[in-house]
Amino acid sequence: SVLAQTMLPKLPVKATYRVGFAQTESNNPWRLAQTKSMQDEAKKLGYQLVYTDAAGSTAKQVADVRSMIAQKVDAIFLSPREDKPLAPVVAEARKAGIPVILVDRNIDPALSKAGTDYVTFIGSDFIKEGQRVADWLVKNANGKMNIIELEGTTGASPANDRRKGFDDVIAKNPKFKIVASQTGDFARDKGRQVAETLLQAHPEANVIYAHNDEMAIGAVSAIKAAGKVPGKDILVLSIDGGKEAVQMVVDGTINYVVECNPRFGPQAFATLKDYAAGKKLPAKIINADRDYTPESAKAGLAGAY
Ligand code: GYE
Repeated sequence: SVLAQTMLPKLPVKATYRVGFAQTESNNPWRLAQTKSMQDEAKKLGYQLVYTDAAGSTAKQVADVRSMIAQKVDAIFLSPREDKPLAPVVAEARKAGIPVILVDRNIDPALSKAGTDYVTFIGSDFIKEGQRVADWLVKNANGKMNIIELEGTTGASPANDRRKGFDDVIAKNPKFKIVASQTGDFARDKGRQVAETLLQAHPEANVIYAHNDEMAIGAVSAIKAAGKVPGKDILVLSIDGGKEAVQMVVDGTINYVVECNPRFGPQAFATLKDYAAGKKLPAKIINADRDYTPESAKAGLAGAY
């Protein structure tokens, strides 16, 4: 509402800004591509980027945002590691007169609202990503499917929503069953370890759905270690669309990937400028994502991050 919008701090129109970017971790290609895109765009515009890396610690990310507030940056781009514990610092920034734009991960809408607590959310539709993976599976699988799900970081909005989107479609199909679902923390080695344990406990499993490429790549190693053929004995499905995973779709060890584009820089800074100019912004700015099938992966490889 108009009243709610007035609660957001104004951002004056200036030739240059000093902007914070509170990154959540940097231990994988997706994060590195995202950080590079933000840095490249800041450089292109001549803005100063105050960059922090929470290194996978929610507590550190809370402290990072507080430090940006203390440094009086003009605005903050925040990629919240978890969807609840960052809500208080978003409110603290607003009270300090610093607008926050959420990039790539969301905050629980019960705790923090677009247009009131923060300006807007820029990112993918994670529920739709999960649905797209499930839809591909329903269309392409034949016979009874026993699925192992490797979830992202517990409490992260893409983990919550990629699970919901996928599970809701699967629940409607009696031939499909999720036999186990466990977090692999969006990480390759954790994904491999969890997949190894779950494959032993569930020898009937013939699908692994990983919430991101890193865990899918780990799962491929686990499948090989179990003496099975990834992509054939066990279908592997994931989300992100990095070069390594897309190459694995070309090679046939991963069967399907929905893209989640990490190149946020241009959109993020354009949104900041729109906000300063007083333009009305939607509560969510949703990235358009493609997908990689065995048919399309080869042609798509060059464009993957
Ligand atoms: O899919 C994953 C990363 O928040 C959308 O986080 C992002 C996810 C992405 O670690 O690879």
